[in-house]
Amino acid sequence: MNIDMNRRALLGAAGALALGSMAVLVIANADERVIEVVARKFEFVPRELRVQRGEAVVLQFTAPEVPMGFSLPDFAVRADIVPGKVSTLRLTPDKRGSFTFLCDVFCGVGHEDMNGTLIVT
Ligand SMILES: [Cu+2]
Repeated sequence: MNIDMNRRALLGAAGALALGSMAVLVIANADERVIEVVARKFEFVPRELRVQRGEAVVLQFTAPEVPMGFSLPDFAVRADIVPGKVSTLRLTPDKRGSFTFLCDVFCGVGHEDMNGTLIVT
C-alpha cells in the first residue's frame, strides 16, 4: 500500500515535470507574436493588450491560483485557463478598436470585475 502511494507520488512529480517542459515548448510560428497573460485573483496581467490589425498573435495563458476563463466576445473566442497548464489562443484581429475581454469562469468574489482591454491599432 505504502509503496503504491509512493509510486503514485513519483508519477505525479514526473507528470508535473513533463508539464513544465511542455510550457517551455509551446509552439508559435515564426510570424506569430507570443503574448503572455497571467490570470490571477482577480485580474489579468497585463490588463491591456496591444496588437495591430492583421498581426498574428498567440495569447499564452497561465492561472497560478484557480481555474479562470478568457473571453473576447467581439472576436467570438474564449479559452479555459487551468492551473498547472498553459492555454493558448491564436488571434489575428481583423478590425481596429478597443475590445473588452473578461473572465467567464466564476473564480471568486472579484470575478465580476475581472476584465481588460484589447487595443487593436
Ligand atoms: Cu472569474
